[in-house]
Amino acid sequence: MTTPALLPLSGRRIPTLSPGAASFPHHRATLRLSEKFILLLILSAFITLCFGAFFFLPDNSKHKRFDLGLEDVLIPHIEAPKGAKHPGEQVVIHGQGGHDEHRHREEEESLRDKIRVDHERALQEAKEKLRKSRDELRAEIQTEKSKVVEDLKKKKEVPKPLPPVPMPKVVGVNDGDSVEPDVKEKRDKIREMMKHAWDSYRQYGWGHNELKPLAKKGHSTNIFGNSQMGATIVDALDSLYMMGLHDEFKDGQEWIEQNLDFSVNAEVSVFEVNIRFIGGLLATYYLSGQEVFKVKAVQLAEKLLPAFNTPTGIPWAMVNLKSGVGRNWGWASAGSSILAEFGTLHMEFVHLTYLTGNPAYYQKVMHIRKLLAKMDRPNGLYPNYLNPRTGRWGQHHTSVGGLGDSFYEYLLKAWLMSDKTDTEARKTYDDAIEAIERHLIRKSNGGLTFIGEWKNGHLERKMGHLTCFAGGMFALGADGSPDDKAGHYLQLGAEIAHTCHESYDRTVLKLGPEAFKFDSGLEAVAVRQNEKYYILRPEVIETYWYMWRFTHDPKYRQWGWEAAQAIDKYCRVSGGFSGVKDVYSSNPTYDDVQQSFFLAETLKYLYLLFSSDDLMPLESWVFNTEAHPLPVLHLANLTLPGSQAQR
Ligand code: DMJ
Repeated sequence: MTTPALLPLSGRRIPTLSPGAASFPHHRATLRLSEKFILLLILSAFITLCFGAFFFLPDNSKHKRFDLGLEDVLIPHIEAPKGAKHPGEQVVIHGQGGHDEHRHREEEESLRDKIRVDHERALQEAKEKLRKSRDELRAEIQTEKSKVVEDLKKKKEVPKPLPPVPMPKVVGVNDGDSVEPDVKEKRDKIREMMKHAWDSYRQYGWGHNELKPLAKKGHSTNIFGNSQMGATIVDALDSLYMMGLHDEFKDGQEWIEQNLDFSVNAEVSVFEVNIRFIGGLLATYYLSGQEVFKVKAVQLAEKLLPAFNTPTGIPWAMVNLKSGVGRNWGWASAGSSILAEFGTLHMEFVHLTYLTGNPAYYQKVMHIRKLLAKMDRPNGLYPNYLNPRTGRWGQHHTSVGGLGDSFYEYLLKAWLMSDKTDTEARKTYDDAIEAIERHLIRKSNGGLTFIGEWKNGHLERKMGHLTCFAGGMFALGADGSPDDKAGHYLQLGAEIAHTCHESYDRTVLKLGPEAFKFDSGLEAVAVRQNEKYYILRPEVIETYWYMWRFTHDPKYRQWGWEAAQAIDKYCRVSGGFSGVKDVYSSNPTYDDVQQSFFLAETLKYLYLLFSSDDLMPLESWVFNTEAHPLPVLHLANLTLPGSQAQR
């Protein structure tokens, strides 16, 4: 198409005409100013008319609804076609011209109808709006806004949360109460110890991570960085709940609601924060149903995610909650990550995905599992150190105690927590335990079964207090073990419980040392001074409780009671409970720390030991490594977001 050249503003210039304009008579290009003005006027009047018709017709036609009598002017009046009784009625018209005319009329009629319907709706809405109060209108606007936000979220494909977990029976103060008066009395005593620990912390250390019960002030360690995040409150809440200490629970909940904030410039241990805070918050959420605990758990989990930004996806041991910068402990085999740390995230992270629908948590822990599955293992054993940059094992040191322990525990518990559908986890657990039995578990000359440590091809005949949790783990994993070895594993659990009890019984305070040897004629006793301390650890009592649940052999309650009495006698001070530096000394000195795990684990396992089995039944609950119970997820018909393969 050709474009005519612009009319010249002065008659002196003759424009270059476009090819299409070449046949125009010359005088057309040289019009006078007045003619041009008239032409422009006509043109602009025409455009205004078109513009008005186009824009104002449908709008103004609304006036008809108010009976302004403008209908015939604003809405084209349509005559009924010949032969029709009223406008819009179809009449068969032969020939092309008639057909076009008919179609045109139909279109006009449908436009008219549409306009009429729109007007009626608009009028109706306006009338309704006028009838509504300000508050109703505000609420309506809010709903509309939320809808828009929801639609936007959907567009961004935010995963939908899964259906709510079928909540296991919520336990209350009367649950688990024993009919036997002496058992009830013991249980009451444990509750009293819990109250003393809590009240002391409440009075002297409130808001700090832990308590110095002798100095009577707050305390913290490097696992919490320089934060003040009330670790004891978060760790203790589910114990308070189970024990029916309602006022204390409410107090703790209030503190969490008002003060627990993770936007702090603190470098924390990913593992410790996961098991104590996320585990504690999730368990308390499930027990109490209070949303705040779930919300806080998710907020914190978000802060941990940057720790996974390593070349391999194996997380750093520490992360700065504010900057997200991660790093490893300087002492850990040339900058390695630690098996018991990166291998103890699964339970909490699966629950996080379950509760939020966000696949990231599940994917992170499954990635760790897959990566480990691909690696060669010396003698079938998992070394404690793995370099997150290279993906290679560090020093070949294997332990079921410190640095390794809860990695094995979480394999078994992943299976249990999935309602036994995560068979990959169970198989990995079975293979690992088989190698451990072959290389690490021995009997001493005196007939005590112990679990040693494997260091560069040698067995160190030393067992840690931490390792004593394994008695309970073997018992818990007995059912479902391969080749019908359930009896064998229950027996192994009983033997470990016995050995650990001996480690307590062979001390002056009847409290167990941090580590004990089976060497040079020594059996279940500590040799070095720096292994003689007891810091209120739970593992031995934990194993008593599992053994009690599976056997109901009264000796486990008896052993538990011995430990409770020893703690009350030697660790109790006016400002709480303290660890002791030498369990072989009749005159021990205190370490002046009330560990948060004393309230989370030691006292909880003792309380459960003197409760009936209907308090936290093991068919419904799986305890994380900090004794925070998480419900079994019935995943048979569900796929977690982010999981590729169906179980
Ligand atoms: C707790 O924080 C946990 O049980 C962890 O798995 C290992 N050690 C302490 C208590 O001793």
